[in-house]
Amino acid sequence: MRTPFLLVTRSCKAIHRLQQSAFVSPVSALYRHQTNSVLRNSSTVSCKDDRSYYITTPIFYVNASPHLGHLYSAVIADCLHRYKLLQGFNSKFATGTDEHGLKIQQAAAAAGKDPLTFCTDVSERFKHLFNRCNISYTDYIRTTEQRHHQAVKHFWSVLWNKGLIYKGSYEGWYSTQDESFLTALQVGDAVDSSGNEIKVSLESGHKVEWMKEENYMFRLSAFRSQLLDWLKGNPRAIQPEMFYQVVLKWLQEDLPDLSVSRQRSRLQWGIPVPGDAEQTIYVWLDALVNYLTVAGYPDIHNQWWNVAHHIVGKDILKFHAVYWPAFLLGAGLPLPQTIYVHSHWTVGGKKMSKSLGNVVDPLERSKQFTTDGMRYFLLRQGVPDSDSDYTDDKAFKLLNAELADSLGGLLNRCTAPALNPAQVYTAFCPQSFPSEQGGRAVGEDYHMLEAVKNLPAVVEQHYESMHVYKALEAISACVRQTNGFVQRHAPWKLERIDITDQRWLDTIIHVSLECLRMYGTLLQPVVPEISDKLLSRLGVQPDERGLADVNFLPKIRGMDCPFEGRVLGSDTGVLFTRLENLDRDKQNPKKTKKAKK
Ligand code: ME8
Repeated sequence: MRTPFLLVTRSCKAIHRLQQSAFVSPVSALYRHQTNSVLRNSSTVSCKDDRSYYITTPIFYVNASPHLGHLYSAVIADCLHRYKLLQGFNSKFATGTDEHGLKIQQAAAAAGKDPLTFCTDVSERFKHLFNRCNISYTDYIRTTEQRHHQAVKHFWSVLWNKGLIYKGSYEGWYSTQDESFLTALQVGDAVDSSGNEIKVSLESGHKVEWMKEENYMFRLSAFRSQLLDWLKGNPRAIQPEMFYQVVLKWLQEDLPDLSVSRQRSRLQWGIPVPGDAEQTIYVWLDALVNYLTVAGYPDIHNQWWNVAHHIVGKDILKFHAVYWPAFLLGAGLPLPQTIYVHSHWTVGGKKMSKSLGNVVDPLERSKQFTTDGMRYFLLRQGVPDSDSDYTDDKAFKLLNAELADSLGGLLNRCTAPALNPAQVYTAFCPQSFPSEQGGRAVGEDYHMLEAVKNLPAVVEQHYESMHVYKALEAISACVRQTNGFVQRHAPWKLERIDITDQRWLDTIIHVSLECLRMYGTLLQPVVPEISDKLLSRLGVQPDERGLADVNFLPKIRGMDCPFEGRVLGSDTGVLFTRLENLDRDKQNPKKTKKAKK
């Protein structure tokens, strides 16, 4: 996490001098007309291709290996991307690595490698993790690529030519770890591990140092009212709402100009400022432009740029919700459609971070819990609005309860040869089901059917607002209800020689298979492998898995069911094998033995 180069205000104790050189032209009048038209274009209704969708993750620093928090952002984005594909959208999904800056320059030096080799090594680790976890990105961007250098230089030149960047000088606190300048109000006292008194960033806790240098400033202060207009006109631009409110509050405060370059003598590992070989473009400006690079900027980019959605952690909200839109307004480009913000994974109540050393290795855990298990856990337990604390034990319990026992158990019951010896999608008997006129359904069965019928709409609403955990909660509740339905009617107790019993048994299985088909279809964005296994077992073909095809229980409305009578797919084993928590079992051998019994 880092904060931007901030110009300290007069009330701050830090000394600063801003010497403006050759001020090109006043912004206000000149840009009001242009920004208003950009704002109009950025509204959620205008100027977008209704069948295109573009989703991004942050690009991750390569100073250390990926951790669970990085995977979390990628899994959320992957889920939305897959969901949009299921809805029939043409979806683009970008992730990648942020490879410039002092922090990376120093990490490469400490590793004794040249910066590019170092970046390539770590970037490959992110890619490997994402591939292993079925993150189906369509573009993996690295800021060291030529296409990105071109985009950043072009973007800079546009801002420069519009008089939005000017040369100044800065003196104040700097945190290399956060890659940020800080005001005196953002700095506090601390003692390091050797007992020395040091100054630290109050937000991140990282050490800061005093420095002074010439650099270029961006006229951020000129954009405050346009940013407020944008947010007031687009109340769903930043989600969840609590983060929208945070940004509104920031915009009501002072918004100083922003330093957007570093002296080349201090920072060589970055893109040089066009026309000034003594300066390097600030890593945040460089990094944010990655979203445009992937969209095709500076060449044809409208198809994607008009429908851009960003997933970000709350630590980098200001960069995405204040500085990035201001840069875009300055460059005359539309603003992102949505900035989805999520909170953090903590361990023992502390934010998981490379510098704190409390990271959970997602690669190791995805081997332990399986790829889909890891994805399911992150999306079921991760809550965008508040931090979630990670423990292995929670993962074991949740995955065993919901994937192995509840969902896996339901599939097992409906497809077990004992109940379904013909291995077919059994028939629904319209006379057996109704609660009156000889049918055997009860009130609770109708409640269950109603919940499952409404599930796609409920899930859609939660997926669209990035509350995936609520979608999974709703699916899980329905799975429990379907298990309750089977349990209530105990089909294993029916006398199959009696034709009415046999029809009722087939009907129970049919209803349960229809429920399972719904769950398998709706779970595809979250657990693609498990869903594939489940739907294949039900005999649902790949081209029958779109959201448009999910016509639940048509027989109850007197319509044909295309699946009825079909032979089930082959049995490829249990849906999700129960996990054994070996660590806990070692600590509590008695408890485990008892639990197993
Ligand atoms: O900030 N819990 O990169 P970064 C949940 N390169 N998510 C977490 C997390 C945690 N404990 N820790 C990190 C940068 N993340 C810049 C971004 S974008 C133009 C440049 C996730 O490697 C979360 O998405 O520090 C957070 O915003 C991001 O990783 C920060 O990753």
